[in-house]
Amino acid sequence: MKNQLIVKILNNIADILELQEVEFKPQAYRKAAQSIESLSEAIEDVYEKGKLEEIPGVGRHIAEKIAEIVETGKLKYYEKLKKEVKVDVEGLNEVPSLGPKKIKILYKKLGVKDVHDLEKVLKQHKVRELEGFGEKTEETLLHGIELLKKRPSRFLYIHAMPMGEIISKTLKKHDFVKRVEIAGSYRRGKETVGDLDFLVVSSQPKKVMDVFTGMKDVTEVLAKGETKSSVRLSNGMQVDLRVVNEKEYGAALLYFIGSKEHNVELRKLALKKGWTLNEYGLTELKDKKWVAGRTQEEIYQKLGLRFIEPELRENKGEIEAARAGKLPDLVTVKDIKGVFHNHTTWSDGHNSHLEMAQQAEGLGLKFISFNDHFGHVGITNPLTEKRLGKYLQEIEKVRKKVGIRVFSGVEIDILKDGSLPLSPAKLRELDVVVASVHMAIKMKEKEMTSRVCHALSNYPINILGHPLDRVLQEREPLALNLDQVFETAKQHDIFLEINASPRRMDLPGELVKAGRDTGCKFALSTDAHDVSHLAFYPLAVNMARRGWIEQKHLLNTWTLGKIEKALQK
Ligand code: DGT
Ligand code: CA
Ligand code: CA
Ligand code: ZN
Repeated sequence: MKNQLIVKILNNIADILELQEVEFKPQAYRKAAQSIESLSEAIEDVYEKGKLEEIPGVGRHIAEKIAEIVETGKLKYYEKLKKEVKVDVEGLNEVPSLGPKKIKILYKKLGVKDVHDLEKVLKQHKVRELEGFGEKTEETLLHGIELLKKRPSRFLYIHAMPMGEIISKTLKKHDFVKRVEIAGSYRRGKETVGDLDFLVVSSQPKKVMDVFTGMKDVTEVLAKGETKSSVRLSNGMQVDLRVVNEKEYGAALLYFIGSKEHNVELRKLALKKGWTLNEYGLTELKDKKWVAGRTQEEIYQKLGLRFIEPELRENKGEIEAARAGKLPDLVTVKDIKGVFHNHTTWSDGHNSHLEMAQQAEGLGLKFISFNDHFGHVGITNPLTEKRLGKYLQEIEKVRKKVGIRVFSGVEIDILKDGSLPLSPAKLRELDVVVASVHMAIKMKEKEMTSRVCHALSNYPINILGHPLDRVLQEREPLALNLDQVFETAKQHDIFLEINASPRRMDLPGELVKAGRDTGCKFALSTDAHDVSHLAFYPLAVNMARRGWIEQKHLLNTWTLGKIEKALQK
């Protein structure tokens, strides 16, 4: 699947053309990249169907370029451009908070051609002198370079997902493949994965290895053995694959789903019973007699445990709970009746209220909540008190056109002093108030905590939006004393958000669990800025499950009547 690769190349072309002061073309490349980014199918499939030009923003010229990348993995035009400009746009774009506009200024004014140059001029304090940069930017960029150096190359779950599906499909096509399972952190629903781990049941491992290492997207075979192989894909991701037989399937799956910490605890339990547990099975320590291994369930059972869902296997109390019969009855994707926190063209979204509501209805959801930005959040078009009336009228119109419940609301900015830019009385006229921190995010823990808690204590807020305001692989979480925030939210019946935006995943599972243990309740939000983002809500279900969430903890699973009541302030 080359979607990500193509998005990256098109965006880089746009950046280079911009450096060369070419007009209009950069926007065209960006628009095409954006469409491909939100494409739900593999670009290869679109190409094979001859439908590239049906993608919004993709005309004949760009379609030809995409075709070349699909076929060869490269683009001559792009290689040529890169040689012409001699600026490492690819590398510079990797620096968090550095975009095409700044790259251009840095190049024109200071001759910055790559990350190394950038670090040098930053340290010489030349960057802060540039118009529009300043000391803060200097600091942010230096920090970004540090992050980049330290960054373990992990992949967002959402980027691993299509690869996982394609590889599964490729393997399952063959009749010598009996089963295919994805294991590892991906199976545990983690928001980022280091690599993908496949487990295959087959009596002909050699053939499986040939198929696996011969896949179209493999750029490098890292290891090829009789039952174990590893490859690297064109997007840089590593994929491991192990072939086992039916008899050891359960033991192998248990082992490869992990986590390592969970496995270590299970092994200790086995030892206490005089057994040994490894990837091949559960056997008696003394005479190596077979105890179990065909299924995960039988292994757990022998160890005196209920079956533990993969998302819980982090050695965070799940083994004790399984022994005591106190495992949570986890929410599932099917339980989700609707989604909160969605943006439209009334602020910085791409689609109208109607388009968004219809999309939600098409996905089988029973409600959608609109929460366009209100207040000065650094976007060009936030809602104002003056526009609010018209916005609500628009929502009213949409209500008549769709068969699902439509909640009105805003995502309001928590200002520096913890106040909100709209009065409590006005906020009460809305169905759903999401309040979030967007600006002045560098505050120290004490100030940030009292800022957030002040807002939670003094306004009729329903949902605390993306509590950490982190951006995966780009921006660190806010400095917050979460114990205090959770306590305050609980006191005022404010739901903590589980934000499904793929780079946010905020709160993440382990913190959802901490909030749950404090007694907080949660609301699942898509934070969609485009119709295509609505389908991301299962990602937040992963976070909920990793956080031990049952239906009673999650607003989105309740009946509409109960939801409405819970939102009244
Ligand atoms: P990742 O890929 O960094 O996101 O995390 P995982 O959990 O997928 O880790 P990975 O790919 O290194 O290994 C997959 C699973 O294999 C892991 O979850 C547990 C198991 N495993 C790997 N190495 C060990 C080990 O040294 N001991 C034990 N008990 N299990 C291991
Ligand atoms: Ca892995
Ligand atoms: Ca692995
Ligand atoms: Zn927000």
